Parts: sequence; structure tokens; C-alpha cells
Amino acid sequence: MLIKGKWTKDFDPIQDRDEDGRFLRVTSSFRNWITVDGSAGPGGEAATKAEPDRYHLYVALICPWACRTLMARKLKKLEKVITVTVVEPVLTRQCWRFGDYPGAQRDPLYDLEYVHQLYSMADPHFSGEVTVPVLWDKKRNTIVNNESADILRILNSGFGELAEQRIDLYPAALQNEIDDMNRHLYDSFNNAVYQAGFAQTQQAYDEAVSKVFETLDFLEQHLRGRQYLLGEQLTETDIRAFVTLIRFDIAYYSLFKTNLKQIRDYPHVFAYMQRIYYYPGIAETVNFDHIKQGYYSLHALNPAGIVPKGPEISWLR
Ligand SMILES: N[C@@H](CCC(=O)N[C@@H](CS)C(=O)NCC(=O)O)C(=O)O
Repeated sequence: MLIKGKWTKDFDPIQDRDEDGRFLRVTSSFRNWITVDGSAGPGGEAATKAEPDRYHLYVALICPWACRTLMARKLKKLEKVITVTVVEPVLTRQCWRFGDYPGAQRDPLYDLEYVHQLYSMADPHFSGEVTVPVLWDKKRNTIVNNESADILRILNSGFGELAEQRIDLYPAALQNEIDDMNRHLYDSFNNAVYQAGFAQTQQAYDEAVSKVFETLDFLEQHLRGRQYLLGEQLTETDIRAFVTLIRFDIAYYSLFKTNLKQIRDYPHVFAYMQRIYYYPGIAETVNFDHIKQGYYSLHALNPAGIVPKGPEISWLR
């Protein structure tokens, strides 16, 4: 992690933990906004103006949080407006690194070696965890925001006519339902798989796994007769569910020990996952090689670094 702008402590996937051995995810540090005219964001956040070729996304394809933002960029047709760099999937001692691994790129803006150097460029006194995604302002050479939940909303409504307006991932009529469902899914699914994987006690693991499978049982019921979680329209909640579902059988089931069942054992959830995977543009945001290489490079969980052969994923193709 960075302490006062200097890389000080080797990467540790367990960002923080409580007294009972539960994994805690740290809160994001950069929370500014982008709006059409540069006026404040929806919660009064300081904002800069939406402009073509001003903003850049730094992502890892292993990372579900970063892939949320890539999905929104695709759906909102912002590929020409917001450029992207993919880091290497393997977590190094200095965390995310730029390089030539297939599907990854070097840093096109400053030729940096590590993502933490972006954080210390944005704030030379920054102390904290270095995470992706990072939404970067090329004009001011700083981080706009490093919280994927915020970035989803910024991409949905901050770019006005520069973006596809016919797709609204956070429609006014559904906002309360979306917020409720997001909260539920974050606590008992998106973050709970990590709580299972990084549990430091049996009790913490048992709790997390129960939450995960209660949620899958709930989703299986809920998706009967529904195209998407909130009905007929794809929303940000589907993006948030999908990024965890698509990693489940490949990484979480074995590495994080969430192994009561696989997604393939839930017919409605499985069909829903495929529906989103085949939604135009989405498959391009999913890289199974990066997902596997990245998760199985987590030394704390897999010291020998062996990457499993399976599972067979022809079912998705
Ligand atoms: N709140 C952040 C969480 C992002 C996050 O935890 N990303 C992970 C990758 S999946 C990361 O960069 N971890 C590096 C670390 O913990 O040092 C978001 O949703 O944007």
C-alpha cells in the first residue's frame, strides 16, 4: 500500500479485517464527478465537464468492480469518448502493473510501471490501498473517481449527448428498487464471495458462504419469468450481478471455496447470465484467461500459483 505517496507495504489481498476474521473492503478515496456542464454531481460532489478524449479508464479484467465500468462504457457507447488501459492480470508485490501480457497494455499516458504511481501523481501524500478501476482526467492529470459504483452513474448520466441516450442504467422510476437491490447484492453476493475467500476464521467463512447461497436461491426464484432483475429493462443492478456471476464457476467456486453449487446448477440464473453475456458488446468485456490467471495468482490463497485447467466453458460459447 501507499503511505504518504510512497509504496511501503507489499500487496495483501486482505485489505482489512475485523476482530472475528471477516474481510473488510476499504472505502474508496477519490469521489469527484463528471457532469455535462461541470456543475456539481448528484450528491454535491465537485465535478469537471464531460469532454471527448479527456478521460481515461484504468482497469483490470480480472476485477469485477473494474469490469462494471467497462460494461457501462460499452452500453453507453462511450468507447470513442473515454479511452481505456488494461493492466496485467497478475497481482505483483507492488499490486497492479502495466505490461505486455496478452490483452494488457503499457501505460499510454505516462509510461508508468505500476498503478500506484498514478495515485501518487494524483496526490503526492496519498496513503491507502491502490485499487482499480481508476477514472483519470488527462487534462488535470489526476484521479476523478476510483469507486466503481460512482463511475457507473457518471458514465450513465454525466456525458449527455456524447453517450447513447436511449439506454438508461439508472432510470428515475426504478431508482429506489435499484438502490435496495444493489445494497442486498453487495452485502450478500458481490462482496460476500470475497468474505468467503479471505475469511480468517471458520465462522467468518461459514457466514459468508451461507449468504452467497441464500442469494443465489433468491435470484433463482426472482428471475423466474423476468428478463432482468428489475423487469424488462437492463439496469446497473444487472451489471453488478453479472460481474460476480461470470467469475463464479471459474474462480470463486474453487479458489474462494463457495462450492455448494455452481451457477450451472441454477437454470434461471444461468440463463440470465448467458442473456447478459450475449448482450451486444458485453462478451468483449469478459476475459476468462485474465480472470483465471489473476485470481490464481493470489499468493495468499494459492502459494504454488497453479492455475486449474477447468472448468470446461463451452456452455458459454
Ligand atoms: N470500491 C472499489 C473496490 C475496488 C477493488 O477492491 N478492486 C480490487 C480488484 S478486484 C483491487 O484493486 N484490489 C487491490 C488491493 O486491494 O490492493 C470499487 O468498487 O471500485
